[in-house]
Amino acid sequence: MANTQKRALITGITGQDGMYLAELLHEKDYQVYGLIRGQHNPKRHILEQHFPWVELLEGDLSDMGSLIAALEVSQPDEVYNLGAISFVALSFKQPELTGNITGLGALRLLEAIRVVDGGKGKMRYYQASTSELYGKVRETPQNELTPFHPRSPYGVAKGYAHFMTVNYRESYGIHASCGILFNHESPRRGYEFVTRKVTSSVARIKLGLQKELVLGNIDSQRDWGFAGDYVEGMWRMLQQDEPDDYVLATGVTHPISELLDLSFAEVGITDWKPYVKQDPRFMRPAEVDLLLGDPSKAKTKLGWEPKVKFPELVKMMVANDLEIEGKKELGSANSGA
Ligand code: G4F
Repeated sequence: MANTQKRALITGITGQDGMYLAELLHEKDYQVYGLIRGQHNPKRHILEQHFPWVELLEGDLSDMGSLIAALEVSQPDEVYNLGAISFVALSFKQPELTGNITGLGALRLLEAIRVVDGGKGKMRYYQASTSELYGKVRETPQNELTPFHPRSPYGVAKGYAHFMTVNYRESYGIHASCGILFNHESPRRGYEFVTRKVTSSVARIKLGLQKELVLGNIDSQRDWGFAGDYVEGMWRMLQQDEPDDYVLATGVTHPISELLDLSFAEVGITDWKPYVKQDPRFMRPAEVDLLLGDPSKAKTKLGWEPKVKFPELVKMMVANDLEIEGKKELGSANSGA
């Protein structure tokens, strides 16, 4: 009997979205392949330990040959391109690298699909587009028709990847969809992003391991959702008969001051001002002031709605960081350090 198990290849599998998506696809009985970059990748052992059912394939978005080989080996029904230089602040320091990986990386993967799939239309493609494309926003809330005005090398590179995806869909009939995702966070978020920086610092302040939290611009506002909800939306996009682009967002925006209010309140601190400092080191040459998404198309066409609300998300992240930081403290006390 023919093997009907679906197969998916994920780039960026070591990031929070990659891990949640891998779990979702595994629950749905997919064979999951993950592209993993470089020698001595520090995250490799996390995947091998916690996701032993993922087959890791060495490759890099800057290396076309490795992408072709990964597609030939995995023969995926679905390709999720989540790999990118995704930290906006870093993209100002390494704009060329960002363009190469975040922008051209998508083109290489689309070309690799065109070559390996050979027009059979078997391999569907998901491109991780972003609300950073809206940048200096032209209207609020932002939807799929809102014009783009990116404000960072990251946003510009994502714009290239977005339009290249649309172009490959229109030129070659590839089932390629873009998810324009607003900020999405989780206990798996990297420590460089503002939500995790705040929740981990709050936990450390509570445990007496840190005295202050140093931030950049705290006037911006973001539409923050839970990453675990958003990967469901990615999957739904690739189950549609026709490819298309969709905004995934909560439809509610919050200032960073609200993130601070909620996070500090979780550890019983009502006035966070004495603990928070600002430093120009964390300011960006150009800022995205306000993001607020309109997810109504995703709701109507995909039946997608985010479940986790912002206060619940913050609670989850602070609780996780209290546990992690508490264990670290216990470890150093036990070692007599
Ligand atoms: O958490 P952030 O670094 O996320 P940002 O720049 O909104 O980008 C994230 O979301 C995008 C979706 O819209 C993704 F495409 C992207 O890959 C990434 O996941 O910063 C949020 C806001 C910014 O306005 C930033 O200037 O927080 C402000 N901020 C203030 N102090 C800080 C800090 N951000 C960081 N990372 N660190 C600070 O100390």
